[in-house]
Amino acid sequence: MPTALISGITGQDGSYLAEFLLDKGYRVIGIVRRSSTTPYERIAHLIDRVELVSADLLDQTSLTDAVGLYQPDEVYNLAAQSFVQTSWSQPVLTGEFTALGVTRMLEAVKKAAPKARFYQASSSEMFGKVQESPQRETTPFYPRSPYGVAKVYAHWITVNYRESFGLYAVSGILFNHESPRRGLEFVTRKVTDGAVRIKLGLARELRLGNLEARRDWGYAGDYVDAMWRMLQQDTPDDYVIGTGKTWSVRQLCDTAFRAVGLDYRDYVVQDERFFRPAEVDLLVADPAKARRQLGWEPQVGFEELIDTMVRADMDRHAPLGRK
Ligand code: NDP
Ligand code: GDR
Repeated sequence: MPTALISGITGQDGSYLAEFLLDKGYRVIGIVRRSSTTPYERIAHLIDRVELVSADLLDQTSLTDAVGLYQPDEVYNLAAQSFVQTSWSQPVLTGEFTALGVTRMLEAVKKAAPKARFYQASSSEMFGKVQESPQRETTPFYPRSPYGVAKVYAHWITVNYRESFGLYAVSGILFNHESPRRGLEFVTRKVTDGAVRIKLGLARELRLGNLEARRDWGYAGDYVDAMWRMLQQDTPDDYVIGTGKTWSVRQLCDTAFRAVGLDYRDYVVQDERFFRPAEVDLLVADPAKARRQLGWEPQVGFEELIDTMVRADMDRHAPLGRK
């Protein structure tokens, strides 16, 4: 039975990856950071099937000990400060978690389990002010936020440990992926949750930022499969993962509000507070290499994804509202 160690297991992707690996027969160990509460909402249904170990991206000893104790075959580094907007108000902390935290994880692997295969959760935010469209593995980076800058560092330190120390380390450059487990601050979930709350009489309006920003949105369940595939190759390499299609935030609003029988133009208000100091206007993936070498294809399209999220938010809120 292979062993996988996942940092960020309590996050959206960590929960889907844990499910995916358990189904494949893995022993799954999740890194959790110490907290006065237990933020295990997303893995509550798995809690008897996974093992949890306390460690923190800020603390080298805890990471090295966790890797040393469990001797994983595969390490998935998904933990990060992952919200782009927060990276402007907490730029140093974002760098500590999202950039230097990766070096700490790589050091832990190098010292305690150098044969383990290592996955780094890289991001399309590294492309930022895009230098070509669609974006592929060779597209130059031009990050537009402290988060994006931290992810560029994380990408290159992963490549560097592969080339310097012979680690099996890969960087998966993933475009936005969403699900009913997406955090409420990210725009897809904010919109599906907002549309449902308005429909049920629990809110009157939804305040958003830039409606013209475009993203390549896929389903998180499909993307964790790509992460696993990257670690099953003969040689480590980096891959872009996305759908190749792009939608605006305005189209997202239209789709989600239509799903509850409303017109978004009656409820969505643009609010300066949600605009960003620098924006990424158009991200769209060229996932040809992943298709060719990993045999990976996204299974869930945008409209189905948003529909599923709306239905899940409806189930969650329905007991509180009026139909
Ligand atoms: P989430 O924000 O849902 O999850 C982040 C996870 O990181 C949580 O489990 C969180 O723990 C953990 N974490 C944060 N700080 C620390 C720390 N100091 N020590 C230990 N654990 C910590 O993110 P996603 O699941 O959406 O994303 C997973 C990864 O993929 C992230 O690195 C993100 O940047 C990257 N990514 C995500 C994309 C997406 O569209 N979802 C696209 C491209 C990249 P806690 O529960 O305690 O807060
Ligand atoms: P992103 O996701 O920054 O792409 O990062 P987010 O959903 O936060 O924003 C997408 C786009 O929507 C616009 N937008 C708003 N965004 C939020 N959050 N709230 C609003 O009210 C709002 N109004 C408009 C934003 O300006 C932006 O253009 C996500 C994260 O998961 C990262 O960790 C990951 O690396 C990237 O995706 C790929």
